Amino acid sequence: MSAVRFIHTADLHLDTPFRGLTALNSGLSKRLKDATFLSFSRIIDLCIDRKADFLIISGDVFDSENKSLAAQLKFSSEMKRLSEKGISTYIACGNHDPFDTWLGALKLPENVFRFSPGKCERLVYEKNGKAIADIHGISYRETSVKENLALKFNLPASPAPVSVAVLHGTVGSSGPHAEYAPFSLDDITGKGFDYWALGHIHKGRIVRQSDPAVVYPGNPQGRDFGETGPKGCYMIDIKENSGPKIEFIPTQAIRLENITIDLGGVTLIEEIEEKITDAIESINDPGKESSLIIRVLLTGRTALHKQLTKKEEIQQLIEHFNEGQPAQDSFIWIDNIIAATRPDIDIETIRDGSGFPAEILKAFEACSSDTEKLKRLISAEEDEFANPKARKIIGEHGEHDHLDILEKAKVILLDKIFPGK
Ligand SMILES: [Mn+2]
Repeated sequence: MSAVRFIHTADLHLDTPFRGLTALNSGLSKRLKDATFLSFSRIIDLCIDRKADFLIISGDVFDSENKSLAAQLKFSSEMKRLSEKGISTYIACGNHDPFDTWLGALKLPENVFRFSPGKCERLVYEKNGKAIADIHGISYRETSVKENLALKFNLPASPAPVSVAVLHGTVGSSGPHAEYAPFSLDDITGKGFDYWALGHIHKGRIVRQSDPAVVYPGNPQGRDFGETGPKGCYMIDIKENSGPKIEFIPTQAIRLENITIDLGGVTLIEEIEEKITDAIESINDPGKESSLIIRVLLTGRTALHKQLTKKEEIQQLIEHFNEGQPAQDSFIWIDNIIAATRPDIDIETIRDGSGFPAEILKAFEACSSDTEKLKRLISAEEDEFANPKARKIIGEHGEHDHLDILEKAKVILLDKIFPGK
């Protein structure tokens, strides 16, 4: 049989604003406003470029019952663009855009199907006059659905080679989301479906790889700092009698990230800049052409602590980074820098003092000047590790590493003795 390829998305929440950003810039506001639209356009492009047979949207196309005109127009025009390429779309309405709230004035192309509420509906996808896939789905009639809708899904007597279930609901824990249409994996395994195209949970997750595959694509564009990391959709290839191939494809226009930077031992302001730049570069971004909005948390003991407690200093640092960014094709915008640093430990004063801290410091320094003693000390610790792998890694350390370990141990210990604020 011919294989089926489809794109699975959900929770578009078109035309929703970004929430909780600290400071907004007029140059950025349009980019933020367009982000959900742009991400959706990328999904449509993807369907066309990768020659998908159809697109599945598992609910929450719109953010609220009061859909904005802009959101409806955008949705309608993108559906038309897809339809003109002969690609069908199957939509199950969710809690944010229940079935009855969709306006009759929104005229969608003929090959855009919305599942009805009330009972599970089966639509047959045909290719060259042959039934290739059955797509089963059900829409929410109201915003709140407590019923287990998954139980309504059943295969017909003679199903198409591939069976897909489309549902907006909660399998297992709902996390920060309301627990709507809750069901368990047991409710859906053994029913004969190949793929459960879920929606509602905004964090993308492959709940189960196959037999059946159960997938939350997550929302294709994050909108606040609770929705960080790569965001996109899934492309699915299914052949009869083989598990689905599930590929994540990023679509976000703007990625949100929380970054924590340890400024331990940093004494120069330039180093902060370097560390932030390094952290940004190390973000493993599978998505090209995506901008970045980050929130930076500074931690650790640093001589710069006092400076960083001043609001205006932080503000200047942010402005320094953000200058000119909104005009870039892919901008990097620091939303906020939060300083949770602590004062540096004054080693000289401790050494000159008396009592326990001074003794500790002397013991450390005695080790650092006696490499043999240090080696013995670390080897003795090595034997404490039961795991042979850990023992091997420690055994591979050279003299330089030993000094490094000692220095780190010293900082950790002094840190415990002088907690500071
Ligand atoms: Mn949603």
